[in-house]
Amino acid sequence: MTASSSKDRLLQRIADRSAHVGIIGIGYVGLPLAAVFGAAGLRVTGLDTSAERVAAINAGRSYINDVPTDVVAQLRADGLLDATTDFDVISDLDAISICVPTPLRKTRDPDISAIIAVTEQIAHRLRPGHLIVLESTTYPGTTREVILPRLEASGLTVGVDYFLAFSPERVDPGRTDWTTRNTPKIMGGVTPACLETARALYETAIERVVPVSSPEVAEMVKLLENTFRAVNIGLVNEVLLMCDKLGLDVWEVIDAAATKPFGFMKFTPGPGLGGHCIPIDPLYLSWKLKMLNYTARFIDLASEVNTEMPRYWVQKVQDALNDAGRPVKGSRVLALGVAYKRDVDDVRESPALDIIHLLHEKGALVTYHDPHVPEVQVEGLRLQCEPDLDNALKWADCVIIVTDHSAYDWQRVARLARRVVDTRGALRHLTHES
Ligand code: SAJ
Repeated sequence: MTASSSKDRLLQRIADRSAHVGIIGIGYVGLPLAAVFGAAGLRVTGLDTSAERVAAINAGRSYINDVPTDVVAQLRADGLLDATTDFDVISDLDAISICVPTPLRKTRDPDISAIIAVTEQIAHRLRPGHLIVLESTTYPGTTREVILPRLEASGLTVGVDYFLAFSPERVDPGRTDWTTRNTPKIMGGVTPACLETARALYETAIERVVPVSSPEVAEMVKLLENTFRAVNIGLVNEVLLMCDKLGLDVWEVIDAAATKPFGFMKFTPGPGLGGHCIPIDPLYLSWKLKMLNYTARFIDLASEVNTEMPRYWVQKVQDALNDAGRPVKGSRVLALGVAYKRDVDDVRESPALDIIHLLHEKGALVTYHDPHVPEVQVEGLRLQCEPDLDNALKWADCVIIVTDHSAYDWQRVARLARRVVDTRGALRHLTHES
């Protein structure tokens, strides 16, 4: 089959919307992506190892807050969306977007085992005309060094028979102003034909596709974006430590600096760095550079500062109790908010878990309240959310505000709590009669 026929056939199927798209990993990235391809009139099949997720999709039900159930139900009714755990469906697909998790191992090294497993599933079903786009955040070189050789082993040729690209996800869970559809999408192809086909597919569903010269550039763009956040959060956490030494209110300093209309971007100090992206993605970059005998000093330093913050805040609880003549041991401490950031229900890498663990280690009687998190596992501890917030506030010898959910009435918290350690500056706007 000549190069033009594979590419042209695929471009034609994209143009007339007869292309059948597969999304491997229908989570907080994959399901919104499936929804926008479906909205563009393309038939989409979600592939996942989770039978529950597959069943939910096939029942017309969403499990991702950013995708309303009526959107899934309508796509099902229109015959544009289905899901399966059976990877044999790959043979019927024209394009496949890979949206699987890329966590860290216990050794804090990258774990791309999910990418490799999926690539193996694709490799022995690869056929002429296939387009594969990796979206999972990973270190520069993964697409070309890990995926490409496994696909080439089929005997097919990239850019001639099949097409391969990298396009980083930019999903910010819970955000409604910037969505999968209107957030510019970076696209780097292994060959020009790979870029051309991947761009044609994504432009059916996404307002702006930004082509770059290679998958490595695209992989690095994503890591720059999230390293930028991790380093600036580390900086502002260190500014908090400096203001503590200087006897200054760090929140007043930052709020005032943020009045500068140019040349400054506001980040706020906090309990540490949570979520499954920002604490992890920069370590993918520093690991890759370590393989090249280079030390990514800013990443390592930011990681050091950010991971130290839970211990700093536990010391503040100890100081607050000490001022009241109470040892931590046996004192009652309420953690307010345990999700990794405001108004989400995700506790992955949440610094709240470290804070609870450290307090428990010091013998405190620790409990928590979070309107979005009914229960949480902290090491060997399984904790249930306090059912009555007022009682919990009055019960505690010290309240530590860890996640400043919008649902909280901070005036009430300040009134009912005996003493508060505020890791988010949540109380800084309260009027003084509180
Ligand atoms: N945090 C601070 N201070 C800040 C900002 C964040 O302490 O000024 C903390 C948060 O509390 C949280 C952690 O850092 O624990 C990460 O917060 P985040 O909002 O940066 O991270 P995510 O993982 O919710 O989402 C980010 C996206 N965030 C934004 O763009 C605002 C975006 O970078 C990516 O789309 C996403 O990670 C991803 O998938 O990489």
